[in-house]
Amino acid sequence: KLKALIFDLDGTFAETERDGHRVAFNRAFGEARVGWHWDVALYGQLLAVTGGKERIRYYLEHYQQDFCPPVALDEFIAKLHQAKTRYYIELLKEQGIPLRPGVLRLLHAAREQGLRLAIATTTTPENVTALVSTGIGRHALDWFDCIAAGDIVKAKKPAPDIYDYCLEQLQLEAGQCLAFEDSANGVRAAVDAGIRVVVTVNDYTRDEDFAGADLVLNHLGEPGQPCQVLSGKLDG
Ligand code: XBP
Ligand code: MG
Repeated sequence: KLKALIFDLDGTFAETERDGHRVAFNRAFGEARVGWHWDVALYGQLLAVTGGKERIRYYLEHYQQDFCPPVALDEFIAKLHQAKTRYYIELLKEQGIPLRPGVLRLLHAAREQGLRLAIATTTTPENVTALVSTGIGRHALDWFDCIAAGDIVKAKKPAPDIYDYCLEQLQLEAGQCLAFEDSANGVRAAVDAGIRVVVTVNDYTRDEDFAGADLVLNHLGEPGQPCQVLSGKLDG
C-alpha cells in the first residue's frame, strides 16, 4: 500500500534551473571574475551532471582545460559554489520561482489522505529551505518527514543513494513509496532504488529517456489546466 510521496525539487517542484540556478552560477562567475558564462543551451548540456560543485568541475575539465585556479581546485570550487548558493537564495527571496502546476494541490491532497511526504534532491540543503519557504511558506517545511539533500550521500543522482537514504529515514520499503521526478537522472535514481516514479517533463528534459518510469506527464495538472499523459500508465 502506498504510504509516502517522495519529491525531487529542481525541475519538479519548480522550474529552478534556467532562471534560477543558471543565473546564480553566472553571478558567482562574475563575482570571481573568471570570465565564464553558461548560456541556456550550454546549461542544458551541463545538467547531465547533477550537483553544482560536480557541474563546475565537469565544466572545467571539458571546457576550460587551461584554467589555473588561484588556490587548490577543491577549495576554489567550494568557494565558487558557496557564492552561487548565496546568489540563488537571494534570487528566490527577491523574485521567487513559482511552483509548477499541481504541486501544491498534490501536497495538500496527500496530507489530507494521510500520506507521508519527503524530498530527495541533489541540491544544497539551504536551497530546499529557501524554495519551500518562498514557494509555499516556512510552515510547509514541517510537512516533510525527510528532507534528503546535497552532500548527505556520497553519490548524487543518477545513483540511487539519496532515495535509499530517504527510505531508511522514513523506515519504509521502496514499494510503499512513489517518486516524482523531471529528469532521466532522477528517474534512474528512483528506479534503481526500486521506487515507482512519475515524471513531469520540462523544456530541458522532455526529450530524455525515461526508461523505467511508470508515467510521464507534461505537468501534474490543475482544475482548468488538465495534465497530458505523454506515456505510461500507473496501476493501483
Ligand atoms: C538538480 C541538480 C542541482 C542543481 C543545483 O538535480 O543537479 O545540482 O542544478 O543545485 P535534481 P546545487 O533535480 O535531479 O536533484 O548547486 O545546490 O547542487
Ligand atoms: Mg530534477
